[in-house]
Order: sequence, then structure tokens, then C-alpha cells
Amino acid sequence: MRQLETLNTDQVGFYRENGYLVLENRVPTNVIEAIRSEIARFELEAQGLTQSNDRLDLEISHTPGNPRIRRIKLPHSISDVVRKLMYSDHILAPARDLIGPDLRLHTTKLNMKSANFGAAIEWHQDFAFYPHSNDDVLAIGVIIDEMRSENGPLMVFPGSHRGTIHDHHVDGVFAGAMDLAACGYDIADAVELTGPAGSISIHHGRIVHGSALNTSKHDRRILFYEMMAADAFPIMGSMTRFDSVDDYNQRMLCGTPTLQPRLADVPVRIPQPQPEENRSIYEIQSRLKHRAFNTNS
Ligand SMILES: O=C(O)CCC(=O)C(=O)O
Repeated sequence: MRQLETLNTDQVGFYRENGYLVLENRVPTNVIEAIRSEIARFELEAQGLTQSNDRLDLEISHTPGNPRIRRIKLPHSISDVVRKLMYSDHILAPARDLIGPDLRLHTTKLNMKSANFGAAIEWHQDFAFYPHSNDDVLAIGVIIDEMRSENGPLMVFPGSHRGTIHDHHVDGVFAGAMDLAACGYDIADAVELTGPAGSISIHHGRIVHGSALNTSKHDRRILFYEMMAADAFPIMGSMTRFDSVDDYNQRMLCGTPTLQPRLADVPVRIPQPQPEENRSIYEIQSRLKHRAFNTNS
């Protein structure tokens, strides 16, 4: 076994068993402050927008006079601060301990979930969106504002990453969300990933997770870096997008790329057919018939 860089064997064992970890106070305060300033810059940009674009996903209740961002898309590509943090050991060292040493970026996003109205994300498994040849796939969430019970924290079902990939289709079309009760889960068994600003959460690509509407007075912003082992290759029909192997290898975060996928015995479902319009998870999940969370529309 490789020498661990930052986690201890108990933390690695906990992640393997439960599919998640919260590491408190991992990202320095000055970096969190810098990310908050970047968010303020994007909030200014949202003023005057009438609809979402390829940088900003807007809340349903957004108006140009009362701007409300739901998600900043691919923030590593539009913010140097976010990009620099992505390549830092604050993010990569724990990921290397769990699925390293060779890591490739899948995507980044900054979910705003603002005080009083921030949108819910229905229960789902990331691997349902992007099945790969093995499941060394995880998401690291950088907690920008204290994540509390009352402000719509990320919730997970411990151990669900060792189960099946559930049906995320509605009427035969991919909807990116599961009917929790129909899949046999009781929300009372979910765990909230709470923690102070500067903490990181890590969740496995197969874990069942979601988060409620934020009706509290406290913002709950979280920046996700989603990545996988370099030898995890997307299965045909996966929502992973790349133009060429060169383009794919541009996404290496550390280590060495490979052309030899590692094939593991993991459950997969193909997220096809896709809905005609797939602009964001929030929109495609709105087709779910039995929503677990309230909406703010
Ligand atoms: O922000 C959250 O609470 C949920 C994040 C998530 O699962 C997603 O954006 O796909």
C-alpha cells in the first residue's frame, strides 16, 4: 500500500466503509475569503442577466433587478483563485490518498444555495451521470460558509456507494434524480455533512446524496472539484464530454495519464436518452414526479 500523504488509516477505512469524509478546517481562511470575493464578482456579473449562460446558472426567481445565482459553472476556468486551489495539496493530497496517485478532473461547480431561497438538489448518484470503467471517482466539496443543519447541508446515505446504481429516469428519459422512497431509502437514515467554513467534504461517486432548499438566513455555498483515477474511462453514453485524447489528458490534475482503462466489476446504468434540453441538474430534476425536497418556484 502507498504511503498516505495526509489522511490516516482510520479516515481511509471510514471512507471505504461509508463513502464520505468531512475534514474540518483544511483550506486556509485567506483562500476562503478570496473565493468569497470571486463570488461577489460573479454576483455583479449576474446583474442585468435575463437568463442563465455558460458561466452562471440562475435561480428560477432571478430577475435582472434582483439577481440570484444558483450555480457558478466550471469556476476553475473563470477564476484563478479556484484554479490554483484545484491544483493545491489542500485538494489533491486527500484525493491521492483515496484514489491516487494519478488523477483527472471531471468537472467543477460552485453551488450557491443562498440564504432564504437557495435551490434544493434532489437525491442522486454522480456515477449515474458519468459511469466509468471503475468507481475511483469522487467529489471534494470546499465549504465556503458554515454548513449547518438549517441551511440545506449536503446529505448522504452512508454505505450506499457499495450498492447498486438506481434508476434516474422519468418516463424513460434521464432525469438525474431518484425516487428515494421507491428505491427503499428512509430520509431519517441520511447523514448531514456539516462543518465550519474552510472544511472539505469528500463523497464517493456512487453515494446517494442530495440537499434541501435553504430557507434559513445563512448562505450555504460549496465549491466542488469532481475527479477520478486516471485509469477510470467514461462508458459510452456517459455525460463526460471531451473532444480528443489530448483534450482528455489536459484534465490531468497530477500523476501520469494512461491509455489502459482499469475495468472493475461496478454497477452502471447509461444516462440516455438525455432530455432535449439539458442545461442544468436543476432543470432536468424538475421532471421528477415524487420530489423529496420543496422547491422555491
Ligand atoms: O450542493 C449540494 O448540496 C449538492 C451538490 C450535488 O450533488 C451536485 O451539484 O450534483
